[in-house]
Amino acid sequence: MTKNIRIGLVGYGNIGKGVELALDKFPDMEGIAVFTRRNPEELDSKFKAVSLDHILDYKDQIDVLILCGGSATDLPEQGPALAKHFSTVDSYDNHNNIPHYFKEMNTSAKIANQVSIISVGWDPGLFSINRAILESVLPGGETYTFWGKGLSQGHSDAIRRIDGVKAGVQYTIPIEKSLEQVRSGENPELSTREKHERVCYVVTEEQADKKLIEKTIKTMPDYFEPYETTVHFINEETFKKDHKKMPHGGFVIRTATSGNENKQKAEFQLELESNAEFTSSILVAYARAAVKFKQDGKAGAFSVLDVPPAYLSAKTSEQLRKEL
Ligand code: API
Repeated sequence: MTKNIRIGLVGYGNIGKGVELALDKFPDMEGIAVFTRRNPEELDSKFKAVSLDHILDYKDQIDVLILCGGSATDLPEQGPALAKHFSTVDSYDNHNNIPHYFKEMNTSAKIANQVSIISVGWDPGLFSINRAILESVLPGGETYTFWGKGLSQGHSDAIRRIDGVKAGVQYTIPIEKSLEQVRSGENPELSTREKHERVCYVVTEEQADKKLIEKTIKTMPDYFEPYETTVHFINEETFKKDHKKMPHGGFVIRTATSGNENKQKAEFQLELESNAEFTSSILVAYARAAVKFKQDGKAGAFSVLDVPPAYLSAKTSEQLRKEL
């Protein structure tokens, strides 16, 4: 297969590195450059490292930009600015703000006559697709989402943006009792707090006000405020030793009754050793879909729910009908 889809990466953190690794496994795609706010010479990417200031010089060399920044501060700024010039795929994951972000991206992408697929990943992303399918095919039921136990990139990134924080991670812990109730078909009504708790491990700058950091975390809207949150302050050495890996996963479960009171349960489950690498791989597949949308003459913003599954694949529709 010829590598005919040309990808640019914006940002070279966990997701950027994951996209670089994932591209090796996508036979029709190639990485052209990584655009960075850092000094490009300091990046050890195998792709060409270029200052973000020069990104517009690459307009004719790139089919899709994969935006690898975080949702707390990078994407709200970079997304709408870059979508005015390039087709983009991003993993914007601040659930409550998605409608607003979509509007901004849609306006930019229409100006550019390009395609932006937003909020790509597993949640939002593959989990959203499963929620949409299951509530459509099993009406009159209840859908439940449980995450973890695992490391949430979105929440970890949000902690690291706080003044005085040097390093930080957040683990999402499902409340087992609630998960069991759901699985056994009890159909419980569960509040946000009854489904998950959040545990943070934070390394601070020497002079930092720990009390203030803890309060800033616990009261952060959407990310932490609705949950029972615990904050542990640890030293850098322990941090490096104990929090290297990024496991995550979770469940979308729908329970419903159909026909003559027959109980139906459907479950989609993920068990991930690397949250970042899985998310990155999803981003790359959706970059392929962005190219196909452009070939169809489409422009504007789309979410994963708007993308036909066949557009993710390198196979033709004929092949997919036959094989899958
Ligand atoms: C959580 C989930 C994780 C979603 C996955 C992805 C991430 O609270 O653990 O940030 O890792 N919302 N969006």
